[in-house]
Amino acid sequence: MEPIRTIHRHLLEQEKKHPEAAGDFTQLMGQIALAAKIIGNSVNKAGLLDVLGGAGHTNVQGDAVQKLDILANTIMKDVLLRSGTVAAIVSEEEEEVVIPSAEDPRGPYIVHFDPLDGSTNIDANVSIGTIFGIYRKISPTSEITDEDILQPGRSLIGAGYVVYGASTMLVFSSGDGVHGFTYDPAYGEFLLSHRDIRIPDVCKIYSANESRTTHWPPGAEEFIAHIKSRSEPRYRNITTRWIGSLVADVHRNILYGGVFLYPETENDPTGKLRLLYECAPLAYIVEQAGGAASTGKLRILDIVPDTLHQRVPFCIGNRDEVALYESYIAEFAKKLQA
Ligand code: AFP
Repeated sequence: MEPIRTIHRHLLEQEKKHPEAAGDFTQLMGQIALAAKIIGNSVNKAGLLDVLGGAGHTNVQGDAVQKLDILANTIMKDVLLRSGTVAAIVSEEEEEVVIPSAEDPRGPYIVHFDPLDGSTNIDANVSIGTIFGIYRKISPTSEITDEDILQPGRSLIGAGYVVYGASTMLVFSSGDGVHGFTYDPAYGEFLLSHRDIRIPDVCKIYSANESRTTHWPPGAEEFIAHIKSRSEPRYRNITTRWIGSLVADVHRNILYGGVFLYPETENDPTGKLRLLYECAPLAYIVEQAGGAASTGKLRILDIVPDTLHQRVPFCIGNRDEVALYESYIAEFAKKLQA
């Protein structure tokens, strides 16, 4: 049996491999783990909010009870802005970039995050998650510039997500494989439970909201139809799973092998999912685990964002299936032009 390894110990050991490291990254990841514990604790009590006092009421500790996604945003913001490790943050819940106040020390990193993804699932007690991506501030001035904030995903120096499910799990990579840590409430610690996660070779699952196929771009429905036809031996045992929480769907597919698809539709011509704090961090993790992520035309990590809350079409999972999706999109685009 492996000795118990906390996330902190794991980070310190990774840090030793980089003699130039000043410990800021370890400190930042420690703060993200802390935020995950606090959010996870609130998520576990979500069903009790009505008992303890609903939104707009005051809970037993005297704190105003907030909607869980707003609360998760407040927790991430407070923890990161006071950590001394960030120069700026971008959140799904904030219209603009947020920088630490004048009293709080600044650090070298820019963090993008979705504090609580899948929030419409909260009331049904279904898995939800937090997603984050970490960049280094690159512009030479002390100002925060577009160059710092709108970096392509290939410049990520680390990314990860937290799944609040049957247990709380933090999965992250800093370019040295993907590692998963499960929260043990008895120790109050994230413990290494999944070392060096690799997406299995065979795609066993496809995940898509098939109620929208008629609004999908040409080629997308045909791609899914091809997988479902089981005409290729590798799809003999294919099945479908759709939670409706991106983090939970992608996490399951990384562990079991699968492809997740959320294309553009007539109503959402650029797709629904956000590049900066949903697609790019997950693409980084999945590439680190041996998979791929694409819009159907472009590698997600190569896109240079134009705006903070930019949306993109998203296909992520096993490399062969992402490549197959791209070939379907290209083939049908060609047919339309002909
Ligand atoms: P919510 O945060 O509004 O629940 O949206 C979740 C999400 O952004 C992502 O987690 C899901 O994969 C996707 O939307 C589901 O979208 P549909 O409801 O259109 O299937």
